[in-house]
Amino acid sequence: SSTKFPKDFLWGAASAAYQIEGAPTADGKGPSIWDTFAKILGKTKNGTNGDIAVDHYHRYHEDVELMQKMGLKAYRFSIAWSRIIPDGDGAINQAGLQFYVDLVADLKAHGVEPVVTLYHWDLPQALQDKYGGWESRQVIAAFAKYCRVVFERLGADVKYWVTFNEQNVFTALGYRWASHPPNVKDIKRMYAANHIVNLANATAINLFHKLVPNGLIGPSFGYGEVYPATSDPNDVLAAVNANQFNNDWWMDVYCRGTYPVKIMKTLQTLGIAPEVTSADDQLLKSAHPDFIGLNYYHGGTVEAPTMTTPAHTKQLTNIDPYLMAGDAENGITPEKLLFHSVENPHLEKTSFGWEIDPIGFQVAFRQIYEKYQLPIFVTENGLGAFDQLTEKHQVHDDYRIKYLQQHLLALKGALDDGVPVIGYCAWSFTDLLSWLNGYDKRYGFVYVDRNDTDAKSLTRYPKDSYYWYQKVIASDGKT
Ligand code: BGP
Repeated sequence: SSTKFPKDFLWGAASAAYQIEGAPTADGKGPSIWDTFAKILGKTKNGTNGDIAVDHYHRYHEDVELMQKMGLKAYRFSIAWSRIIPDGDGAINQAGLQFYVDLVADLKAHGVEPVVTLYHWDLPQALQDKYGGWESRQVIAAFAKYCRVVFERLGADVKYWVTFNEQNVFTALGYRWASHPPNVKDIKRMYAANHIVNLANATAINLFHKLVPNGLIGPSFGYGEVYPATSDPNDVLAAVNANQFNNDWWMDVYCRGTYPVKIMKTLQTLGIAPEVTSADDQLLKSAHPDFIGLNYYHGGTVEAPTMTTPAHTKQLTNIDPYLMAGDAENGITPEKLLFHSVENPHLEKTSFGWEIDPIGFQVAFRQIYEKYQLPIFVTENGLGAFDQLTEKHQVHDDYRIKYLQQHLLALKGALDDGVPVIGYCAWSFTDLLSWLNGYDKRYGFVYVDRNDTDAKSLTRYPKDSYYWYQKVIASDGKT
């Protein structure tokens, strides 16, 4: 495009602790529920785990130098809670804290704005064992304790903070589909745990505003607009249901402190609604995020629900747990009462079956901003693919460039529409561990070679997309 982005736009890239750091026991780190799930239970693809990942814990300086060379303006990473408080709510581990202090200092020395996620899915295992994890209100106090430690230590140097990464995803996969830790398959427990995470989110935001008055904080939500399959009003109503079920169920709580009534009623009918006390209600209403973190990959398409249209009761098989789950459970599920997920014939898919929908990105900006009147920070967006390293150590990832370009154009469209968008963090900076797909599904601007002769060298090679993004940044968004 020939139009430009604002001068202070935060051109970024993102990561998460478990997916890049490795060093699972270094400097006193305690185990997290992901260490258990991936390593002890072996529940990921081909038994891959984050023990080495891309060894960012030891190579962060090299990675930060690559960021500087690229001209990156912002880098989003997460803190591993069990490095800071190894048993979740006991003694503070200064050595673990120091790693992030050093990383933040290095980023700032290289002109990169740190964006810190407090929780990207790696709950200290001790909290799972002692209290039952997010199903227990005791974990709210533990989270607040951990947040206080990092706010006090890093609050002066870090302006942008994310509370929870994709609460919708980790609660669904962890408590409903048993494809993430803690490996539970119980929808009622999912809604209960999710409510407790909401309380932890509100608690952290209120604490932050007390301790870091000049900083900005918000949740990062995995948002996807849901379309009606046709103009049949039954399908349109189903899409309204699906948007409230998939998006507003979280976004309304974050931004207004209330759950959408129709969805609450549906869950109550099924006996799976969370219990919300009046103190909970007050807490949720008292917390106000400063921005919404938007993680955008794809939305969905629906038609009228199966319970009213028996012709549509076909079961979806081989569901990618990241795709909308649909009718995978027996018995009555909320989905069966509200909508039925279908394929969208207008959209192409990635090689991993995720729909590619840049217009849906623009729709998301418009919907979120007009509903909640908060600035939006894109905290994830990117393309997972099988990349090939050539003999000359290049990666010609033109498909990724195309994907990012289309999404940046949609973002620019939203800016032109008047939506305040603070920045864009592509997922991801280096290649990293995909939670369930192992190391073959790559997202990075920087290729990490896991097959080099010395298997431990994990050499970094900038891909074509790295040089492309470098130009985008240098020209303020001329893509
Ligand atoms: C998001 C997560 C990221 C990242 C991304 C890609 O849901 O926040 O951590 O993993 O999805 O997902 P995947 O690795 O499954 O392709």
